[in-house]
Amino acid sequence: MYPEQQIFFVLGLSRSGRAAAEFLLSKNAVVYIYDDVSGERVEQSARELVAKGAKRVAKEMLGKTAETCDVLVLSPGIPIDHPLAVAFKRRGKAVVGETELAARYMRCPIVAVTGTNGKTTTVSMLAEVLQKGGLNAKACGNIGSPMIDYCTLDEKSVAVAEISSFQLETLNSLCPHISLVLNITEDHLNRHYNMENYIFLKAKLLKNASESEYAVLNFDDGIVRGFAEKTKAQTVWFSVREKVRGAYYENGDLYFNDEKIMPASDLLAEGVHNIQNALAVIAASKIMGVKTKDIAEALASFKGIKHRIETVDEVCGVAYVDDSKGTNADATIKAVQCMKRKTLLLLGGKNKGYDYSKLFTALKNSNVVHAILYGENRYALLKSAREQGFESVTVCETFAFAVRIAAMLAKRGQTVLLSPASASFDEFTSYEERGDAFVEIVRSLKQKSASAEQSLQTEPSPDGNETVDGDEGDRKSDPDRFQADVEEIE
Ligand code: UMA
Repeated sequence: MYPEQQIFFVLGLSRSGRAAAEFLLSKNAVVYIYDDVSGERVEQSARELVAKGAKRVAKEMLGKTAETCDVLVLSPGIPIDHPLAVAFKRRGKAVVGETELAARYMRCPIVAVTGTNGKTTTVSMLAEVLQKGGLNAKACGNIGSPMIDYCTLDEKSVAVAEISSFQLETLNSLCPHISLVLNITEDHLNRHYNMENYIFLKAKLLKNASESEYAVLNFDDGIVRGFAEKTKAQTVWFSVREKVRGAYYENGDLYFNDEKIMPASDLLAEGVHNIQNALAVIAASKIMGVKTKDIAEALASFKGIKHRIETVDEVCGVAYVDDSKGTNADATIKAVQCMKRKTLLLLGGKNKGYDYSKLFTALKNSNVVHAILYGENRYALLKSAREQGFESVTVCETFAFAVRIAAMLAKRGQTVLLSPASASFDEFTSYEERGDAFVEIVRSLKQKSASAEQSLQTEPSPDGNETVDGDEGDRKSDPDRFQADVEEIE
């Protein structure tokens, strides 16, 4: 690819598209920009890119401009069968993503992480361990930081890149020195149509590897285990069940080959899935030559990531846990398994096209005592809940109302868990925005409960009640609104 000789069309002007356009402009390329959606965020992005030399395309000029361009740069959120991508391909032109551009220009070694769940945690953990080992390691990619922004890293640095199935659709040149594949369960089927396609995309991460590269693979996942046969890379396993060649768990300790690295109880983040993530990190760090002591210290001080099973606060004896990053059934099951107290679960959002029977079967054998179903897929969730005999549900339309219902129903000593098993895009622009909205509501519940407590101290209640539900005031003052927003289910 020769930016100075080719004309680029960047479709999608959020984080990825914007970073791609800026990179290409810095290489003196001719760059046309467009976004299917209008709005202040897109306008601002477009204004800033135009100021840097990009040419904004008007809707009516789309077809004509596309004809003059050589390469289409697609954002990960835009599917490969978008009409513009199809038009480029029909004319024999290139369709790439920002990650593909990065793969072609990156100079430093890349450690890439893919899988259905645990990618962001593993990338964050691994970057911290490599830094502790003295390497200039940078976390990037799907974690929220476009990989193309790291092209200036020198050969002595390491890019630890989270790679999603969306990015893999337009990715062909990436050849990571180490590829980690964590697990594969059903996800994003509304985009990739079926599991076969989804697995094919995940396997693409390993396709350019030669014998001098490494594949860190989850031995316990049958699909991922099968990848070892398809790659030329040297396989290093990780497992919580078997003593494998690589990283494993045995009698409460984490090992690499026969060397004990640390007790699993030293990990701050709870759950078997975090032991799996830590084992994958141990395997990759050992390949990169990090000392055992540094690995153990960095893993023991890793506190977890935002929006992943993160305790927000406690209000009136109810704990609120933010797992907005739990965007598929498997992630939610893992979060639920970490709940030690009776739990009210907030489930719902954008439909990703799968059935939730596995989820509700798991909920029946968990600490979840009630589920509040909301969002675009609430009836699909309800159907599955009924089919699996999980009866304790409330259905409502919006996220904000669902959180308030959970707050009203939760009793002292219980937990309200946001782990939606769904994407956020029906109401939010990202899972981060949804998680932030949850935190904001919890904060307002806390404030209300504090001021209610204060007024009780100055003006004792006539019935002598000592405790106040954080949202009780709202409920009493506006009972009709509460009733109206909860949907009647036959
Ligand atoms: N758009 C169109 N036409 C369409 C669809 C979208 O023009 O048909 C426009 C939108 O109006 C918007 C832009 O495209 O302006 C959105 O692009 P995007 O969805 O790719 O969002 P970015 O902000 O560029 O973020 C992307 C990744 N988003 C997705 O994969 C959905 C981010 O991953 C990533 O962090 C970022 O690039 C930097 O690499 C987020 C994500 O949700 C975290 N990933 C999925 C996941 O983890 O499950 C895969």
